[in-house]
Amino acid sequence: MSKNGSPQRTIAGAPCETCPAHNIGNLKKLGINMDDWDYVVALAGNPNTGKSTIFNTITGLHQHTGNWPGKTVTRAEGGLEYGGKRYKIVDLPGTYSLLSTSLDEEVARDFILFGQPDVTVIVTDATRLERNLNLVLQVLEITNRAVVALNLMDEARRHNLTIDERRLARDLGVPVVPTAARSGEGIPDLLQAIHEVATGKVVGRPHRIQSEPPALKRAVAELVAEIEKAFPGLPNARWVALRLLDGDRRIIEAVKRGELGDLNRGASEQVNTIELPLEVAP
Ligand SMILES: Nc1nc2c(ncn2[C@@H]2O[C@H](COP(=O)(O)OP(=O)(O)O)[C@@H](O)[C@H]2O)c(=O)[nH]1
Ligand SMILES: [Mg+2]
Repeated sequence: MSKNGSPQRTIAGAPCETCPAHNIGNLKKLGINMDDWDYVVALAGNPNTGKSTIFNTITGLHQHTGNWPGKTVTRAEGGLEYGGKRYKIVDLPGTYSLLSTSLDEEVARDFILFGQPDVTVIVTDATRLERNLNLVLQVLEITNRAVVALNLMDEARRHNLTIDERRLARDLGVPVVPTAARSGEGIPDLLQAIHEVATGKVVGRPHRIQSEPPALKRAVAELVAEIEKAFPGLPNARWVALRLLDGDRRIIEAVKRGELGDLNRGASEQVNTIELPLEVAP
C-alpha cells in the first residue's frame, strides 16, 4: 500500500508484498555521492509540474524549486540507491515540447535522445493533463523506457478532478503513477515503477502513430537506412528521420556536419561533468 492507503499502481499488476515499494526504507538518498551507478534516470516535464520537488525528495538534495528570472541552472544531478541498485537522477529543464525552439528544449531533448537515460520520468500536472500529454507523447516517440508521474494529485482532488490512471497507463503503454510530491504521496510507487522499467521487469509499449501515409513511410524507411549507416548505434533513427522530414534545423545541421554521433557522446559525457547547482540564490 502506498502512503495514502491506495494500492500500489504500476502496470506490473497486483501489489506484491516483497516489492521494495512496500518498504521505503529501501531508499537510500545518496545526495551528490554517486561515483558509479547502475542506471540513469531523467526527469522531464513542463515547467512547474514538480520535477525539482520529486528530485529533492528522492535524492535528499535541495535544488531550488520555483521559477525565478535569470536562473542559469539548466540541469541538476543527484543519486539514490533503491532495491539494491544505484541510480543517477538528472533533473532536466522544464519544456513544453521537444521540438527545440529554445535552449532548454534542446538540453532536454538532447539528453533524452542522445544521453540514453535508462528511464525517462515525465512529470505531469494532473490538473492540466491534456496540455501536458503533448510532451508525454513526444517523449514516447523517442523512448519506450518511460514512466509518467501524474503529479499535483492533491490539487486535482481539490478541483474535483478524477483521473483513471489505469486506463491512461493502458492507452499510453507505459506505467502511470499518481503522486503529490510536496507531501511525498506516491513517491514509493514512483520509485518502484522506475525500478521496474530500469531493470526490465516492466517493458513499455508506447502508443505510436502507425497509420503513416505510404509516401511518408517510404521516405522514413529510406532515411532510417541512411541514418543507421552513417551513425551506427543511434538510439532512435526513426525519430531523427521524422525530424529531418519536418525540417528541424538543429537535427539537419547535426547530420550535415556528421555531429549526431558527437552529440551522442557529448550528452553521455556531460553526465559525469555537470556540477551540482545547489542552493543557487535567486
Ligand atoms: N500542491 C502541490 N504542489 C506541488 C506538488 N509538487 C510540487 N509542488 C509545488 O509546485 C511548485 C513547482 O514545483 P517545482 O518542483 O519547482 O516544479 P518544476 O518546475 O517542475 O521543477 C513548487 O511551489 C512546489 O512546491 C504537489 O504534488 N502538490
Ligand atoms: Mg525545477
